Amino acid sequence: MITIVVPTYKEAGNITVLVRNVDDVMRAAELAYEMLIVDDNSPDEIIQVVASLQPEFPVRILLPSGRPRDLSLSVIDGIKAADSDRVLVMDADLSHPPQVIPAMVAKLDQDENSFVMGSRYMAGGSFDRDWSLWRFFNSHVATLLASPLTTSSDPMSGFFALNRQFVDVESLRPIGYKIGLELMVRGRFSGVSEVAIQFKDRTVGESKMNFGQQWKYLRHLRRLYLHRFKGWAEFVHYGAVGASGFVVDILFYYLFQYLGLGHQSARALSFWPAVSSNWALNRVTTFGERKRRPRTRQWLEFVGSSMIGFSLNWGIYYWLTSQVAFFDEFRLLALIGGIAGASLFNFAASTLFIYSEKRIG
Ligand SMILES: Nc1nc2c(ncn2[C@@H]2O[C@H](COP(=O)(O)OP(=O)(O)OP(=O)(O)O)[C@@H](O)[C@H]2O)c(=O)[nH]1
Ligand SMILES: [Mg+2]
Repeated sequence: MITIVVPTYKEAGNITVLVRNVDDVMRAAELAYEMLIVDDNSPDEIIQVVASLQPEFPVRILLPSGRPRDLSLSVIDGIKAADSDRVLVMDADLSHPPQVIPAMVAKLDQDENSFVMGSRYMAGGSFDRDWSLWRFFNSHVATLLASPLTTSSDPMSGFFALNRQFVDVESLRPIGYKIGLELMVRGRFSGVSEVAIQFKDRTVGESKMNFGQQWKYLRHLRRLYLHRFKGWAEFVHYGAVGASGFVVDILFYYLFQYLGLGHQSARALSFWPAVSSNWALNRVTTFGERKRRPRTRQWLEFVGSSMIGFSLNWGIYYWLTSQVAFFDEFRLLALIGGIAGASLFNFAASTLFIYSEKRIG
């Protein structure tokens, strides 16, 4: 027995065909199933459509309430409410071919502990050729960004099967659309096994994909990187913020001179916007999930630590080039050593002290 969870929003026009197609496939393969449609209060007649299908097909509808409309949360609601531990998730818009469901179930039979994915990108898989270059590019960049987290060739796919015994459902914290990725990364699966699919673009109904979702995806990725790589993810992020501060520093250095200041004054002043921008970015991004401490005091601490960091940076350079002949010859290495030492100091001070506070979630 397997529960097929189908999240829907404004899919009344697709659901009858989906239910019939799935039922044909499951009958032919002699697989027992129930279909659980999770609808987020669509302003259409889906409830009536499902009711009219119920005499003939094992389908029920779940209508969650008390939370904002959300695809990922709908899938989680469906997984919780499923009659069986085995769950398969697919879209309602006929993009996902029901024909491969038996192959996906067979993968679960082989290894109950695996996460089974329907993949457009593995050998034998395909997607509609009329995808715009933009959409194609987007999908590939999104996949690439997730590659340190999973071995799946198509981690963006919403077509997957799993045994829910290997997921702690309450620990899931998705942002946006990519619930498959969330489950893969946070679940205790032995690995990902994939089945090639021929993906079709929707012909009925409208897409909900937009820039807001892409931004959410980046935030979701960050959260998963933190989950998987902990302090390393923060350190890399901190480094990227530091690099952006360098750019701010240079911009203001030139801006102040353009406004008529001498280069020495410009140099002394441009430090402030740079360090402030670093402080703010670390506050809302690098350590954005930590509880926020009072602004002014934290800013002062950050400035203080940056100054110590800078002294350290300079001190290391000075010491290496004056005491070690090798570094006097290769001064760039001494400069890099100074930056590395200061970065470590700054990061330690930030994570342990300036932005310290128990993480909120
Ligand atoms: N319950 C629920 N389902 C949703 C929500 N948003 C989308 N869905 C469903 O999730 C599935 C995937 O959504 P789609 O809009 O097809 O997203 P997509 O496949 O990335 O984009 P297109 O196929 O181009 O439209 C479909 O079955 C949608 O009906 C939501 O907020 N709540
Ligand atoms: Mg779709």
